[in-house]
Amino acid sequence: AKEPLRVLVTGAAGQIGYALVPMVARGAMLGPDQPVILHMLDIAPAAEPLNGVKMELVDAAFPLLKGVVATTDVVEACTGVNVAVMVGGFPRKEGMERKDVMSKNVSIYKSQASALEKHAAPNCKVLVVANPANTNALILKEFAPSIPQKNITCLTRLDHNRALGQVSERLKVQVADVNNVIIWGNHSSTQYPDVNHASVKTSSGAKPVRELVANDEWLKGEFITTVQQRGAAIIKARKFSSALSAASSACDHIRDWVLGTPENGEWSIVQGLSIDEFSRKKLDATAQELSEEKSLAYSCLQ
Ligand code: NAX
Repeated sequence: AKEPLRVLVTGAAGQIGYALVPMVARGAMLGPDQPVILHMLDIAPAAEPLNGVKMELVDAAFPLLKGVVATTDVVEACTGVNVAVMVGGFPRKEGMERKDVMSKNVSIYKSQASALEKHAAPNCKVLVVANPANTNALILKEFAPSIPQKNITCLTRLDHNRALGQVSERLKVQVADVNNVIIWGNHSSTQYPDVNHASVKTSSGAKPVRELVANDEWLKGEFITTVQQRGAAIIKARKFSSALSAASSACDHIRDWVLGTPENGEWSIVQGLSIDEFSRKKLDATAQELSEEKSLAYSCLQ
C-alpha cells in the first residue's frame, strides 16, 4: 500500500475549503489509490467551525483518509506537507482600498511562505487559490526561496474549465474532447481566454474550434466576456462566490500536475505559438495589470 501524502488546505473552514476537503479525501486530487492525511488551517475566530468540518470528515468515513489535523497554528499545519492548497486569505470588504486588502494578503502570504519553507516536505507542491491569486503566489515564492520556483503555482484552472464549458455548450460537444484552450494572464477580469490554438476531437480527427464555431464575433466578444465575468455571474446568482467549481478545479490542477495529463507529465511552457494582433493587445493589458499588482504588493512590503 502507498504511504499517505499530507495535503494542507488553508482557509479550510471557508466555502471552498468545505467543498475541497471531501474531494481530496475521496481521491479526486491525488488518485483513487493514494491515502491522504488532511491538514486544515484556519484563523482563531474560525476554530470552532473548522473543528465541525473535521467532525464531518470523520463521519464521512473516507477509506483513503488516514488522518485529519485541524489547527490554527501555521507551523503545525505546514509540517511535513507534500501538497499545499492555499485558500485562506483576507477578503475585500466594502469600502476597503485595494492597497489595504493587498497589504493584509502580503503579510499573510509572507508568513505562511516562511512556515512552508521551514516545515513542509521537500519538493512540496503549492497551489495558491486565494485572491489576488497570482500576486499571493509571487509573494509566497519570494519568501520561500528553498521551495523550487516550479512548485509554486496559482489557480487558473477554474478559468480554463469555464472556457471549456462555454465551448462545449456552444458546440454541443463533450468537454473532454475540447483541447488546448489557453487562459493568459491574471485571474481577474483582464484574463484572456484564447481558443486560437484549440481543437475538438471528432470522429474525423481534430478540428479547430475557430472553424467549428465559425462566428468570430462570438469568439472575440461574448465568449471572452462570459469567461472573464463568470465569477461575478455566480455571485449574482448564488449570493456566494464559486466554491464547488473552484474546489474541483483545484483538484484538476494538482491531479494533472502530479499524475500527469494523458499526454505529458511535468508542466512546461508551450513554445512557438503564433500570437495575432488581437491576442497581443489582450496579453499586454493583462500583463500590465499583473505588473501593477506586483508593484502594489512590493510597496506593501516596505
Ligand atoms: P471564505 O471567506 O468562505 O473562506 C476563506 C477562509 O479563509 C475563511 O474561513 C477565513 O477564516 C480563512 N482565513 C482568513 N485568513 C486566513 C489566514 N491567515 N490563514 C488561514 N485561513 C485564513 O472564502 P472562499 O469563498 O472559500 O474563497 C477563498 C479564496 O479563494 C478567496 O480569496 C477568493 O477570492 C478566492 N477564489 C479564487 C479563485 C481562483 O480561481 N483563483 C476562484 C474562487 C475564489 O473566488
